[in-house]
Amino acid sequence: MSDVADLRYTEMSEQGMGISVKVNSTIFHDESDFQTIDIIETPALGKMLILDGLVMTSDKDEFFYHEMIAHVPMNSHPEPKQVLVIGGGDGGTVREVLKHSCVERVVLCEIDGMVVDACKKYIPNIAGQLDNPKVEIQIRDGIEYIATQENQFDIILIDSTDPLGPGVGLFTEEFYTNVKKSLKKGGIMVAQSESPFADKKEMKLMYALLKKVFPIVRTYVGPMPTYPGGYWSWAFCSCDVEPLSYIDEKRVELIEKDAKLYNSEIHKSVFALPNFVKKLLAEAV
Ligand code: AG3
Repeated sequence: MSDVADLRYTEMSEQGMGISVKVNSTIFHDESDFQTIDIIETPALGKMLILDGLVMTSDKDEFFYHEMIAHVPMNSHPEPKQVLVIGGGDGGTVREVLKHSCVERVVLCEIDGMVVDACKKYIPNIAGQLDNPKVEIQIRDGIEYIATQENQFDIILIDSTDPLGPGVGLFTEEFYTNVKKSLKKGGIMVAQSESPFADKKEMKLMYALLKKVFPIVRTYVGPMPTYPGGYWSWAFCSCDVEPLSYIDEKRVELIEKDAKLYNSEIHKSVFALPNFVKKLLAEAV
């Protein structure tokens, strides 16, 4: 028997499956006005951000998620200049967006200032670009912020938590309608849309709402080791842009040079869906 405590962090779904990670130490723990925030240090994944007991990101596997949420829509637009990220207080999505030099301004609208401060301090690999002069941080509710914006953004990325707690209002028809109004012509919204394997019910509900609002709603998928099911999805929504109708090959080439996952072949393949996902989405009405 070892005399060192064998500490583990486990996120377990209602169905009784999830992930378990060995923990070296807790770096940060606090309750904000919105949620419980933990940053832990783990041997396998480096630092991890956990909100209300749910894994948000980790040093080692964050690229699977952040490269997918950012580069697929960014490279589907000929010149994204104005970008909005709702949620995403860890800064990973903003960091990827800033790799596109045509970007003039990225607004990060995050409800919880404590998440932003803790991530800046303890996970600089992920949050390190939040002080970039192109970034405008709005610590406020994305639902209220979006209602004040019209025809403003080329790309809007919804980097939310699950449809629970402070994130719940980001999964409503009213919110998506306001997002649509805030997009410029040729604009694209991508929202994280849960796991097609572990969160079937939530994913279906979300697609049913999105389809009421956007004429074009297309799912893309990819692996995500620390999220439920290890398999994740994103919703690509627009009034006028079909995914793959335009790919900015020049920027793809630049981005793929220092990307861990994203490249031209990946971009072209992520909209290919397994049959069980197609079936799930067909049932979303
Ligand atoms: N965005 C997606 C979080 C959903 C994870 N769900 C879960 N672990 N049950 C996280 C923010 C990354 N920037």
